[in-house]
Amino acid sequence: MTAGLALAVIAGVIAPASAEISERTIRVSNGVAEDHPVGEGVRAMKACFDEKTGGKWTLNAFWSSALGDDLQATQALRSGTQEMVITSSSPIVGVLPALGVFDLPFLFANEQEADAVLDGEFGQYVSDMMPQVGLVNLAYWENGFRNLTNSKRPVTKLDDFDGMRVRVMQNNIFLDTFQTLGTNATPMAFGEVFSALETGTIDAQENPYVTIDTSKFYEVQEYLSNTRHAYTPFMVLFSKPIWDTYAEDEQQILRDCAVVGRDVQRAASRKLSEESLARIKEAGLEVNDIDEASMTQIRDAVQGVYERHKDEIGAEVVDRMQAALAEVRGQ
Ligand code: 2Q2
Repeated sequence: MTAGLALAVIAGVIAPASAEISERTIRVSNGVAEDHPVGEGVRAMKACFDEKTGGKWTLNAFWSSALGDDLQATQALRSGTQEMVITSSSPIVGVLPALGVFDLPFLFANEQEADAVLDGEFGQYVSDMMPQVGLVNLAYWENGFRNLTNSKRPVTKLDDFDGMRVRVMQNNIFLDTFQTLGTNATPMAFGEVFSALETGTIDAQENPYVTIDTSKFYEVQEYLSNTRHAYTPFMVLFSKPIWDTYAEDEQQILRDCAVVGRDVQRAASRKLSEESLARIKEAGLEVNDIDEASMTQIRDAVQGVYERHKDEIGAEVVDRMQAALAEVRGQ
């Protein structure tokens, strides 16, 4: 036996699963810019694929809605014409109404609660619903706590929302929340937000600091008010029809690498969040906190959103979320 053949045999012995890995090209799309923390997560996923497939897989990433908005991309996954999308759960509630549970205002209080619920039993319960609608959820990544920006005035109390023309995601729960706060809310795809702010079609939008920064909303906004009204997770979704053509070993690689990416992405998101806030201030935005009394008024105003959307989300889903949260909070 030649030395080369002996090596090949040894390689075969130490990596028997390699026979199950085919050459693959995976397209992943997102609405945000590449310098968003999702970019770091995708790079980590790519490195993980390289390592686990011996370079057999190519991951092609498309940024800034280059393959269409989140909902269009998700529909392409369901019909098997695109492999992967990293989307907020919010724009795809029409596909699975249960996802609306993540849109309920002031649901999570901090990142630790979000991580525990999403990576725990409740997150799995929601992931288990996805294959019925042609999707596989590989992992939950972080979008982050959402804050309001606008071009009119600092929002320091409930009344300040009055009449503000604010873009919301294409999602009934966000629409109801912002209408209840007194704004003139308009659902719009993420890719249209910058120019709508620039032309003055809308006054306001809401997103985490990292998105306000990397999508340069600071160029077209004057005020940032720390509302932290929602934490809408990212889901790393894979096409179920394409998933079914992958060998089990390959499916495991997808799951494992999405989790590797998750840990890198969340860490980047939390680190970049402060840097983004500093850049937003540097760009000249006036940033304000809202005092506790006014926050209580704002929270109380939108409390009815929970009851109004419970049936549409599914009563069991809402109850299970609340039970999961109570457990995390030690109640
Ligand atoms: O406001 C939004 O629509 C965003 O939070 C986006 O959903 C998010 O940045 C990504 O899903 C864009 O692909």
